[in-house]
Amino acid sequence: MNAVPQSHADTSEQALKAWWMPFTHNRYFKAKPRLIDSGKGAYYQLADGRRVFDCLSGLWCSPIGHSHPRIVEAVKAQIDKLDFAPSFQMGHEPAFRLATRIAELAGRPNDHVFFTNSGSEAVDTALKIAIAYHRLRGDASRTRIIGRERGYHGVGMGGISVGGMVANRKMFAPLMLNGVDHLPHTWNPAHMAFSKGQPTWGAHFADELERIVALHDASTIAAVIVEPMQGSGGVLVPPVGYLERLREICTKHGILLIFDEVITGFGRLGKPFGADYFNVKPDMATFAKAVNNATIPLGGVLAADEIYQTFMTGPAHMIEFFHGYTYSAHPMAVAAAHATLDVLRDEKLIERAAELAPVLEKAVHSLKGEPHVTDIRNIGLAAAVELSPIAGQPGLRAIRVFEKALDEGYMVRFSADILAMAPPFVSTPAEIEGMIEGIRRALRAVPV
Ligand code: PXG
Repeated sequence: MNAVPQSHADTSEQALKAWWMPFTHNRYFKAKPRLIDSGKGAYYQLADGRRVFDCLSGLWCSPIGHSHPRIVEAVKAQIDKLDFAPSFQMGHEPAFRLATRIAELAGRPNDHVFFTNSGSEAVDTALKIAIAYHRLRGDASRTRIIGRERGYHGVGMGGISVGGMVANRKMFAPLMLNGVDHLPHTWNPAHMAFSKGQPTWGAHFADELERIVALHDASTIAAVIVEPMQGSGGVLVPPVGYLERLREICTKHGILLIFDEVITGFGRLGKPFGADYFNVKPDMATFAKAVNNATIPLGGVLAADEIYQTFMTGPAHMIEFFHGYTYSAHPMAVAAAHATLDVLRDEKLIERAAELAPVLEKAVHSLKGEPHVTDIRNIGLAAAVELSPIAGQPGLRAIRVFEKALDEGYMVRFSADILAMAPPFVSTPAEIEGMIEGIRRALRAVPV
């Protein structure tokens, strides 16, 4: 497995010092660097020669495997034909076609797609659309956005305001949106530890929205934004009936419901979107990541026709929405997205994710009773294992397990003391079971 020539990556302190790495323990990393050299299918090749299984599909974003030949071919052809095209007051045909395809895949053929370059930008775009929508309808006092504790909506100023991760927020209070409030998160270990799929207890957490409405009044609230399944928070799965109730309360009070589908979009739950899996229809959905297998940055917002039409007023020669990015609908990213959607369709990979979900569920729950494990959660082709922290050193236990798992040939994701897994849709059942066995050995190798 490791009989590949080693690359000659320079890992000296000098070579690594300039890149200030994102969401990374820079000093720990640079003292003990872990460099990726190449990727193919469900595996990465590390610079030290090791081949490791990609347990999180990159960062939840490469479900059809790395360097898929059809994406490689599409991107190469695109750069020869059109490397960049402005999307302000000009357009290129593949972008219109991609918007149509995404709306159709979402089962919302009348929706409209606004392209961004990341999930963070998609979130900030959706929040701006929500506030502008109400204003255009003469409801200008609806400016509050309601997020959720432990939610992750990227790192834009809007996203951290509605997000619920304290470390991402605490430094930036003066810059955050005014008037934001938060729903409670839905995880309660006493009632739902080791649940398989959706916990049956906890739908009542949605009623907190009624309390928030009673506090602020519906006339001040523009939108609620939630991830259908909280991914970065550690695969926090919505209780049965919870999202339905959020939908009902939003509709009752004229509040837009936004699903942040950056992780759940394009098949992670075994359906095209989380909205399909849970059978709850939001007014807007954000997406990014798997839309083009993360080959080239791309994100976007799906907005209901009624929202789009609300903007289509005023003189026809005037810009309706003063918002956009130089790279919105970048031709290279769009080409990669078409190829990705082709592969998902032709290789029936969303169906395959659904078939693999029970394999992952059975395997991951077999870790119950292993050292350090305090909870296991799963839904679709995603799972998390929560570990007991080392006293006084939160996060260190997961780092230790991560390092051992890497030695076993499995690159898992750790965040705080939670391990997350979201294997590529192209994985085999044996690879998923092997991943869990690798993690089991890693858990056992870390001292209690
Ligand atoms: N919304 C959601 C729901 C996300 O999960 C973003 C927005 C932001 O997307 P960008 O493209 O701006 O990063 C995300 C990103 C992890 C992990 O390990 C998750 C994300 C990114 C990196 C790591 O859980 N989610």
